Amino acid sequence: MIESRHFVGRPGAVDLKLPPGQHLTAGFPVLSAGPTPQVPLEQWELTIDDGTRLLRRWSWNEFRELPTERITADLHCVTRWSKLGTAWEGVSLDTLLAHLTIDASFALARSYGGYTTNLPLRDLMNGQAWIAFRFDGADLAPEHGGPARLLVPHLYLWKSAKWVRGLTLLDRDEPGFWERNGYHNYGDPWREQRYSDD
Ligand SMILES: Nc1nc2c(c(=O)[nH]1)N[C@H]1C(S)=C(S)[C@@H](COP(=O)(O)O)O[C@H]1N2
Ligand SMILES: [Mo]
Repeated sequence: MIESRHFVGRPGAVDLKLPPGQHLTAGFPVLSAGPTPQVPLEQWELTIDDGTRLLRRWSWNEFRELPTERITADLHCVTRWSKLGTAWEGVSLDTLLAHLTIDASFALARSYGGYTTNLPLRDLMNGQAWIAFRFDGADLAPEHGGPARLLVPHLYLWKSAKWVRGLTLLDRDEPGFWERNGYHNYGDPWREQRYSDD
C-alpha cells in the first residue's frame, strides 16, 4: 500500500493543484450564457483588429494550417469546480500575434453569439493562451466552444471564450460580458479573484 493513498480525497486534505475554494469534478460541466452558436466552417473566421483596423484574418482552413500544440491544463471555474490535467490541441496566441507591431496592452476576446471577455495582452503571450479546437483527442464539442475556443487556463474559465471569432487589441482596458456583470476584472484563481470587490 502506498502511504499517500490514505490521504487522497480525505476531508481537509490539501491538493496543491487546487486553488482555494475549489473542488474537483469528474465531468465537464457546460456553462453558457446563451444558446450555442452554429457557425459553418466555410463561414468561420478568426480576426485580430485594433478597434478600427483589421490586422489579421484567417479562414478555418488557413487557421488549421498554422502550427499546433498539445496542451495539458488545469481548468478552474468561478462556480468552484476544477478539472485537472485536461488535454487540448490548439494554436498558440504567440503564433497568431507574431510579426504584429502592437501598441496595445489589453485584449478583448469576441465570440460568435456576442460574448466578450477582457485580458491584459501579456496574459495571452509566452505560452499562456491558445485557440483550442480539440479536447481529449476529439474535435471540440459545440457546447464546449467548438469549433474553436480561447484557452487561458491560468485565469478562471470565464476568460476562455467559447466560439471565439477574434481579438480586439486596445490600449485601454474594456470590460467584457461577465466583467461588466460583477466578476473580477482579472480573475486569478490562486488569489480567488471571483467578484469585482475580491
Ligand atoms: N462564448 C462564451 N464563452 C464562454 C461562456 C459563455 O457563456 N459564452 N461561459 C464562460 C464560462 S462562465 C465558463 S465557466 C466556461 C465554461 O466552459 P465549458 O462550458 O466548456 O465548461 O466558458 C466560458 N466561456
Ligand atoms: Mo464560469
